[in-house]
Amino acid sequence: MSYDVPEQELMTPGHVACPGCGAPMAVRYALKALGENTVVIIVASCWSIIAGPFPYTAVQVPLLHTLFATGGSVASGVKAGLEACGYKDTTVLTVAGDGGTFDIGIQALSAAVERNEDFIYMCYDNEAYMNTGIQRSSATPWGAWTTTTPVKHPKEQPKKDMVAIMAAHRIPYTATATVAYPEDLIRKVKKAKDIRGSKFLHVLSPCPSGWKSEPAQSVLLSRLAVQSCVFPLYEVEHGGKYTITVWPREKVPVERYLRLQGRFAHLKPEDLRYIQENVDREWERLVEKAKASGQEIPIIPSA
Ligand SMILES: Cc1ncc(C[n+]2csc(CCOP(=O)(O)OP(=O)(O)O)c2C)c(N)n1
Ligand code: SF4
Repeated sequence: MSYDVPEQELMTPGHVACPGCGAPMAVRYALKALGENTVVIIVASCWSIIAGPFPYTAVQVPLLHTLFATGGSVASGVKAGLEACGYKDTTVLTVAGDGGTFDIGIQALSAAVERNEDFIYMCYDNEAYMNTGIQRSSATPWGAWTTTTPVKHPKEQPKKDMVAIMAAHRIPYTATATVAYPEDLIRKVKKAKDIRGSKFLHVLSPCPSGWKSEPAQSVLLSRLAVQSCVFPLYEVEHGGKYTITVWPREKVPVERYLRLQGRFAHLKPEDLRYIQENVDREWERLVEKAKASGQEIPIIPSA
């Protein structure tokens, strides 16, 4: 079997993420796809730490740390500055967590993509504010434990649909990805690189510390998220053309994904049924959109 993953490494060993963290894997693959002619903007998050303190950074391209709310505006400014200096083909990649994207950064991000600024915005989504001790964000799934949604009061709201919000801006390219499918992730980053304008990538990134999961199971969890349809892999072009890029081989029950994570250990059978119903409904809606966009729909057996 041959793999289409570029060999060039732009992340060296020695980053300081926890073992099993999905976030460095996501950026490592993104940099393989983008190459050296890239500037990375890091929004306050675990990634502010993961890169390592100067001059020991594990990232081999120019890197700029910025404030929590400013991923969209700083990327716009850096891209304009590069163009003014004649560096017209340098890719600007913003890397931000779900808190810095779904909640605190959404204003600057919405404004920048509405102007169709030319950058890739990658949100690595670990489903909480992890760097400051696992507080719930609007990306935290319904029912999950966090320190601000303790077991007696788990999260009552569903996860915000950030892809729909970005697609509603009619930007050229919006896509989901996760670290269990590096070739899909790399293909999407390469595609985003070749498109001029705003590109948004939503990357599910397991966090063993916050999910209370085994570090060795992060890739398995990423795969189960896709195979259970909790986190489908798809892309949206210009807000209207939906393409599912990885089809589940068989539809795995959501319980198999949830039971490997201590943050869901308190859920009762009726909670699991409620989550399964929601996942099924959202998946059917996505399949309908892909069908309406002209995609052929395979028959997927249940596991
Ligand atoms: C305005 C502001 N408020 C709070 C903080 C403290 N802070 C730094 S990182 C962080 C959590 C970020 O969460 P998220 O964006 O989900 O990324 P993760 O830590 O999960 O990687 C917080 C609250 C800050 N840097 N700036
Ligand atoms: S707390 Fe979670 S997201 Fe942050 S470095 Fe550790 S595993 Fe990664």
